[in-house]
Amino acid sequence: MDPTQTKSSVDNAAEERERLVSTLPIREGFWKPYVLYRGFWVSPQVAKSVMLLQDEFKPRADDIILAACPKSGTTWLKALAFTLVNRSRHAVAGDADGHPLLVNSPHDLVPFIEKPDRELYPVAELEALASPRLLATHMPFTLLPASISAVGSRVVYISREPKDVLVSLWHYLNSVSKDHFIKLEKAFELFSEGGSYFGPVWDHYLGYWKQSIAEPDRVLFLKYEEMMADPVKHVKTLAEFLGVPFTVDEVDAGAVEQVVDLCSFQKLKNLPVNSSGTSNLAGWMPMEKSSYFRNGTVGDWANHLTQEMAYKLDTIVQEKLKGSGLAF
Ligand code: PAP
Repeated sequence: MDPTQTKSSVDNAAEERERLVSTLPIREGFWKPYVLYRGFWVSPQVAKSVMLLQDEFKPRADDIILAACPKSGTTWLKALAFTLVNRSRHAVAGDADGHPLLVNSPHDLVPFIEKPDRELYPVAELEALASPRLLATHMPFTLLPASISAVGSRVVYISREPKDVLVSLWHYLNSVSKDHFIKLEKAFELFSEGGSYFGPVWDHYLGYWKQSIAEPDRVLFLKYEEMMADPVKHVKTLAEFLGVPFTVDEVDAGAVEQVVDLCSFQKLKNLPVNSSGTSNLAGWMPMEKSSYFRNGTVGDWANHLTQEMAYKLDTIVQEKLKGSGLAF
């Protein structure tokens, strides 16, 4: 909260957000209904959080925003970006002894900007972070506070093949809440109608894709599958984009491979901090930390979706992305 704001102006703003949300189109969502806020389906709480951020978030020019549609590789990107920008302070050589990633979840090291109930977690907690801040979001580009573009904060977006996103999301939802089992057919229906959390997924992708073409120095668009196929190449690209390119000496000493190994799925998944216990990592409910590390592969959709489902979703996605230059 801005210290110049009075209690009543804060209450009035909260009431106005409440009122706005009550006017939005509503549909069935995962667990609870979703509202359509400026083209994207979210829970009413998240819609209010996004509105509040638009008013109160104070970006800095040197902020780095890590963005992704849910289940597209956020955790991996957080680990990589944190490791890259902090490698002069936290060495990755050898066993990376004492490295924060060995004892913290990537989600603890890079906080999400939006939270389902931002009113309970004041934006001031983000202001307390030292520059340059690494922040994450699942918000689509058009819902980011406009001030982020105005000050020129850099944005890294990770996208993923939509069928794998769907399968990952379905597993995740059922692993974090045993009370609301969701059938794959239901998850498929919502996802392919564009009604999943922060969906439609194709519009989420397109927002960042188009911006990465318009502003390549400010918005980097990555694909999970390409990173998995050649992590060394993409980690170098990421380091350059983040303004911390590898030196020749670092490359010769194997530093790129060390970053890749430290942030690899197998390495992170097996750490006690990521494999046991619960935590409220994304600020919406306590959940098993292991739910962020399932199998981390490309093409797992084939083990779950029928050919008919795959064909249907592929057709929708191809149609939605047609002419954009983006394909999966
Ligand atoms: P979030 O949206 O809840 O933050 P996010 O990290 O984007 O989740 O996606 C989780 C997926 O990334 C999981 O995919 P899966 O269900 O298909 O297995 C998770 O396993 C995968 N993942 C997590 N960490 C890594 C990593 N270091 N390398 C590759 N994939 C990873």
